[in-house]
Amino acid sequence: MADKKEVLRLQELAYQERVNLCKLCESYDGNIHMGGDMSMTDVLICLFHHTMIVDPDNIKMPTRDRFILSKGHGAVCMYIAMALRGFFDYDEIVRTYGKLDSAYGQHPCKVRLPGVETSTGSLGHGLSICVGMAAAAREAGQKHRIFCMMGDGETCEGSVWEAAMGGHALGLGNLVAIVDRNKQLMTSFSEESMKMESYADKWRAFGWNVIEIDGHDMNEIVDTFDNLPSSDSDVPTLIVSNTVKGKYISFMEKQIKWHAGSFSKENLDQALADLKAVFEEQKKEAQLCQ
Ligand SMILES: Cc1ncc(C[n+]2csc(CCOP(=O)(O)OP(=O)(O)O)c2C)c(N)n1
Repeated sequence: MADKKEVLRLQELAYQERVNLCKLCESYDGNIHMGGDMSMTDVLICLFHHTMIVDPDNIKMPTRDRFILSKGHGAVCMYIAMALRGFFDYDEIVRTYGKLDSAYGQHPCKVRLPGVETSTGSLGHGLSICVGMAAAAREAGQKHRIFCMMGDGETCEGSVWEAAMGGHALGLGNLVAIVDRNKQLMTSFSEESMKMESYADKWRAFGWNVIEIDGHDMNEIVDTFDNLPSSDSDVPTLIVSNTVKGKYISFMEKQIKWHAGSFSKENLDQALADLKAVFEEQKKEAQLCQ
């Protein structure tokens, strides 16, 4: 069972992450992929602040876990999660995000940002890269894990399923892929276009150890990552993280137009009020459990 204090600490970080994203969305002169950022926030926070062995003061530590944001359009969500962990400076992100020559591009670039393992943005490539990294770690006798975050829409790319076959064939138990299953693509709901269900069964058929979770329930997220199979086991793990696009923002949840957008002052005020109400509830629940 997840430790309640730790869960509340992570919920507070997820709250800060969402608040920071919302503030940036109001100040930035352009669109931000808010919908999918809000859906993957809780899992990203658990990974960077609880699960992964990483050290912002020693970013090249050979034993570190590796994280690849295959849904690279969610870059700023990753930048902020990493800033909260001490990798980057949030003020610099706000000042430079998306501007010409900024290190904080709309898609992550490993050349400009030490600590980012791989440049992504063209969907469908992250899992193949992760299979290679996991196989290389195996070959070198290393024990760290490779984590890959994909969008469910992204898994419409055939290359994902080639990588899924490869990960299984190579017996890569050190590979953990997460699909942010928010059931929305860029301009449609997934079941109205690609009919992905029964989604988890597809991965099972490819030989993966599949775990389905509520990707907004921090207790369940922590429990799941705390109980991953050992990295030297021989079956890769796929976590279907069932989420809601735009989670916790009243005017954004499940709205197709909020794949990406920008905030007015009124939007920001509403979003901050929505988030505060949710976090107050989470704090109350934590007190009841004490
Ligand atoms: C190869 C490729 N095709 C198209 C795009 C444009 N694109 C950016 S986000 C997106 C939708 C992705 O949906 P999903 O993976 O479900 O992400 P989420 O809904 O979680 O944001 C598309 C098609 C891209 N980045 N790369």
